[in-house]
Amino acid sequence: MALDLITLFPEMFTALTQQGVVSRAFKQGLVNVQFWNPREFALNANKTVDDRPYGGGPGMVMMAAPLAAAIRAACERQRALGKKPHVIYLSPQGRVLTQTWIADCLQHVQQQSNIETQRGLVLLCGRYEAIDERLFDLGLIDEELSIGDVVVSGGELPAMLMLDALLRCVEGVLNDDMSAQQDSFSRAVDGLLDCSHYTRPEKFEEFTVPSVLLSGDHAKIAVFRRQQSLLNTMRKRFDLIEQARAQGQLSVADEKFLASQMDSEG
Ligand code: 4GX
Repeated sequence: MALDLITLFPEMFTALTQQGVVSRAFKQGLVNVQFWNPREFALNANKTVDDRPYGGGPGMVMMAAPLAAAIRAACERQRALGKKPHVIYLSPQGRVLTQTWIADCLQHVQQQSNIETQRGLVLLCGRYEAIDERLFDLGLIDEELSIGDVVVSGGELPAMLMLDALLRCVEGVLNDDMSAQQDSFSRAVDGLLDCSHYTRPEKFEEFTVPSVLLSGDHAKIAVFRRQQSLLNTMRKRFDLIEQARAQGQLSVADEKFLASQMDSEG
């Protein structure tokens, strides 16, 4: 996987590349990564990359020239690696990131059927209030992506969040135990929330583990966990119940169980 990161703060990414399970993708060389600092593309002696907005108002705007040069250099490297560059700008104005987006993105970057169109990611991390609109006019940005309706002080944390979600799905990044978990988790994210989990001891303070989980009856355990998932989702994220229903992901047994719970919980 080829990755180019355009950022004024490359050191921030050590949180992703040097620590935690996802750092394995970088340490094992599964990701060919290159950082680009817009400051190095600044045209004047002061290495200025931001300026005051035309029309006045508070805050600063990232200048078009250094960013355009950085994006073009990153895309050039991607092409040299045989990739089709896909430039993503992290911004609160983008489409909101979902697990479905991650799955689709993974398809594009790992595409084996037509290697010619295999994507390479170029992530643009903005600071200040905005980037000059003409970067969009130039067609330099393929996609605008948001981590949610919240504003942070720069695109670096959103980019790291996106990369963490993406790289943990890459074969060989998580260990085998975790991959198994991951499978059930992505299914859970696309459809329902996960069921509740318990580990030793059997009794903690006044609470015991549900006895079915100690029964050894795997069919019964599967039914119990499915019902816990439904209950969790109904209570915490009813919108996901409606979505699963619309996508035909709920069985007759699921609907029966939900109806019985709706009756008892109102
Ligand atoms: N999901 N930010 C980008 C600069 C900016 C300001 C205004 C466009 C318009 C964010 C998010 C996010 C803060 C990154 C503002 N860009 N990024 N930055 N939410 O809040 O991705």
